[in-house]
Amino acid sequence: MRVQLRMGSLRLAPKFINLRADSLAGMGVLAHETRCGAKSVLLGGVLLMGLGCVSAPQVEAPVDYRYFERPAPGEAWSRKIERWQLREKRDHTRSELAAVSSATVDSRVDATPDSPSTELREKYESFRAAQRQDLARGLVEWIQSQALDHYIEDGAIDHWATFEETLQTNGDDCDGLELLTFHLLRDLGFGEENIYRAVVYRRSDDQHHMVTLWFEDPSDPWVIDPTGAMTKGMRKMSELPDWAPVKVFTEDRDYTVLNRLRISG
Ligand SMILES: [Ca+2]
Repeated sequence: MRVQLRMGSLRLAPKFINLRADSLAGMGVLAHETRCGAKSVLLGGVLLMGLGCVSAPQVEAPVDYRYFERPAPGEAWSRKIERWQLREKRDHTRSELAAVSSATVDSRVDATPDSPSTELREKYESFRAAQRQDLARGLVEWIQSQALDHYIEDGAIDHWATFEETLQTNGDDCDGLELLTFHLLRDLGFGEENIYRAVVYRRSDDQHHMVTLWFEDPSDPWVIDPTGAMTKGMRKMSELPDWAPVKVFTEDRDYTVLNRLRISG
């Protein structure tokens, strides 16, 4: 006897997956009603592990999906999707407002200590932060290894290459290689508002250098050094007191860094 598997509304047609009923019973498959109302079969972890033991899916006909077709007028799924889109955009806007203001916008969005949503929100943000740091550390390791092969000294004139020039010439000095980390961090979703190019200066030997700064903490950014001249690993600016930031900029922003302690003193 063969049975058809369904997971929620996602049907696994018999032509793709066929399992013997006695095999399913042996692997703890339970039939139940989903919230979507479809008669379904719940696959537990045991079954998912066991799938590797059954025969390969039988594909009877090739498929050629067109993924981006316009929905038919009045399509039920589209109405459901549209309602979710409106709520998602509304909540996202409210979350952004809550992030820049302590004012409560909506009790469901405002994460008070007693809110049932606090725990998952904190887990999400903590995991995201850890993943970003791991990603950035991996990037530092990668770019510094690439610098060994692609560091090219400027001539008599200090030239700041564009990103495209750096790629076309197969390398550059620190200000060209830095563009790889500057662009890559933004491409990976670190947020343009958090990633800047920076000119840094070391007074002891009158040396200037170019690094990327990741402002995870607005007051003390991570230093992403393309060549390792300033730091081998990923460290905070405050951990490198021999160096001072001078300029912070992007393609369309330009800021001068002032030492507030020196100004107030
Ligand atoms: Ca250069």
